[in-house]
Amino acid sequence: MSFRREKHVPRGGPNGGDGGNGGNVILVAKEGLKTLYDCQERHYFKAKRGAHGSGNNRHGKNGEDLYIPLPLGTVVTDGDTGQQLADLTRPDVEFLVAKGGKGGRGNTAFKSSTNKAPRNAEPGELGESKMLRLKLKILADGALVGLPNAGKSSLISAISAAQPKIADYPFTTKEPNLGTINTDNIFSFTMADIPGLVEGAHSGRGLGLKFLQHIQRAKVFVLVLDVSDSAPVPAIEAVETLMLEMGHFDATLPGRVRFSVANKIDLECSETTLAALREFCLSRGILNFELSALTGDGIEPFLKALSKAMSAREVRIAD
Ligand SMILES: Nc1nc2c(ncn2[C@@H]2O[C@H](COP(=O)(O)OP(=O)(O)OP(=O)(O)O)[C@@H](O)[C@H]2O)c(=O)[nH]1
Ligand SMILES: [Mg+2]
Repeated sequence: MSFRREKHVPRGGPNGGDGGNGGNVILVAKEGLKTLYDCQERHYFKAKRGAHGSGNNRHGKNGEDLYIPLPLGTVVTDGDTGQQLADLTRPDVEFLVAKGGKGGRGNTAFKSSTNKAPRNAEPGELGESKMLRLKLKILADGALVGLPNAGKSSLISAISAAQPKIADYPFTTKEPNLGTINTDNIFSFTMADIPGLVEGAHSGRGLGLKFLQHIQRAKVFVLVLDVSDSAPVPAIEAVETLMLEMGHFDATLPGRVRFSVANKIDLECSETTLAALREFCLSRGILNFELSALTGDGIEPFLKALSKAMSAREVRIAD
């Protein structure tokens, strides 16, 4: 509330300006971001408040909007109601998640023919505040699934430019890796390599199942199996475990397994194991490829078949 006070201007009238609006909180998907780590460290996000209006009919400055950059594929739900608010699948598209409060009106706004000197002003409104739950579901076209140490990361580095950590111990991969495969100049697709699954993952064993949510939207799944004689788990048993664990997470996943990779054939492998796996896969409509992610042997036919499946329309599943 303010009144004009000036020499030779008696009863200058009201001149209290309106308050500025509060800033909005806006979510925006950014291509370069890979994880939600930033939001793990910082929990509370607040846009700037609007400034007060002042005399001379000066409007308060609007509060600055706050932009929260998130990785592509982040699903945002309301933490209180569980309702999905946004699915940030496109880069740079903004989503207004909490609107800033409207600034109040100064006493000038209340001037009328009957009230020439209003002594009232209106307080600003509170901005929205929300509890959000963020979930990252990487946007990969296909995904490699396997027991720990089977050679998933080796395979993704063999077929794409991705350079994940590869080591001779289980659970080397702790975060999903994404690789892009360019089959020719016009068609490319992405494959995700996720941490190894183990039997009982659905009840929290190993790194659990939480990584499957990343690849839930993948159209094609590839099972990566260690078929060497020194494999800790026989290949067929590995397939059954993987299918079971995937099914526990989402019953539609096992149906999307189109390929299996019998990896590490450069090592000693028993022909009986290989033959049994071939037959097993055949009976389930899974295409089996024998290869070595390490030497590159057999990669080419696998990549060809995978690319073909990726470009085929019929494998595109609804979201
Ligand atoms: N001889 C041989 N070794 C391989 C092959 N593929 C992978 N390896 C080795 O197997 C070990 C595990 O490979 P990774 O690619 O890290 O396996 P991963 O499935 O990503 O393992 P996690 O991320 O721990 O689940 C490494 O020592 C690799 O060098 C292969 O075709 N032949
Ligand atoms: Mg790995």
